[in-house]
Amino acid sequence: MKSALITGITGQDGPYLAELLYEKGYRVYGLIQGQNNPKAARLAETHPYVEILSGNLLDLSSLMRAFSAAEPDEVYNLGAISFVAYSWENARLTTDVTGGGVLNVLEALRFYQDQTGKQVRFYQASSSEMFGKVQEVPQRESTLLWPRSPYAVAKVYGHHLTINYRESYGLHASSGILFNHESPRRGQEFVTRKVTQSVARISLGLQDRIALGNLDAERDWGFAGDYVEAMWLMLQQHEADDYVICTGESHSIRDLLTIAFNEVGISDWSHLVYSDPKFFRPAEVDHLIGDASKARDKLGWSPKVSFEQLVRMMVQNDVDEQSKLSTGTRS
Ligand code: GDR
Repeated sequence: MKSALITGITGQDGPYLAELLYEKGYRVYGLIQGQNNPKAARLAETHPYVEILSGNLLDLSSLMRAFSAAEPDEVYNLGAISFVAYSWENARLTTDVTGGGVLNVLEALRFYQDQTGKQVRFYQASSSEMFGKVQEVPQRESTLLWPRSPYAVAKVYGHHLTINYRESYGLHASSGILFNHESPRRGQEFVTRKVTQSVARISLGLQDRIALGNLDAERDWGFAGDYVEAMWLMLQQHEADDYVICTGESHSIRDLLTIAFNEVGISDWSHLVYSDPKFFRPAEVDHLIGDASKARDKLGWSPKVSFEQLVRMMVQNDVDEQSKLSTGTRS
């Protein structure tokens, strides 16, 4: 039985990846930080087969212990401070966790391999935010990186470190440059979920309007459930490598609003959205669109869920969730 260790198990992607690995017969370990972390209790309820290990990306010794306990064949480093807007307010912490955390995991992995002689395969969650002020359209593996936030700078460090450890030590270390990927499990601070949840609440009469920042930003949005499959496929290859994972389609926040409101029968949303300066960023990433032909050719991977299906799925989920919540509140 293969064993996999996932950092960032309580984020959006961790549970999807855990489900995929469990279905494939893996023993799944998840790293969780903090004492009495409520996310650990929730995960134990929803994913009882995940074996929870206590650890922190900032604490190398905790990672070394996690490796000894999990004896992993594969390690997926999904742990990070992942909200771009937050990274300007907490640049040091983001740098340490999102960037320095990669160094700690790679060092723990190297130590574990040296001690046991076992080959461990490593996946680093890199990000399309690394392309930032884009130098080429569409963005591919070879596109020059131009990060536009402390978060993206930290991700560039993790990305290059993964490549460097592959080249220096012959590690089977792959970096997945994932474009935005969303789902009903997306955190409410990210724009897709913020919109779908607000639209659901507006349709139920629970909210009046949505405050947003830049409506002209464009992203290449896919479904998280499709993207974790690409992570796994990367680690099944004979050679480690870097892959762009995306849909190849770009949409603006306005497109997102139009589809989301349409799902609840509202065609003109202009009076339901207003601009709030606090949601604008000091430096914006205006236009992201990727080219996943390498992943398609080498991994046989392609996305299954379209942008429109994704947004409708998220709105439907939020309408159900918000109806239940509001009924619960009234009764
Ligand atoms: P992003 O995702 O920064 O692309 O990073 P996010 O959903 O936060 O922003 C996308 C775009 O929407 C614009 N925007 C708003 N964003 C938020 N969060 N809230 C708003 O009110 C709002 N109004 C407009 C933003 O300016 C931006 O242009 C995500 C994260 O998951 C990263 O961790 C990951 O690496 C990348 O995707 C790929």
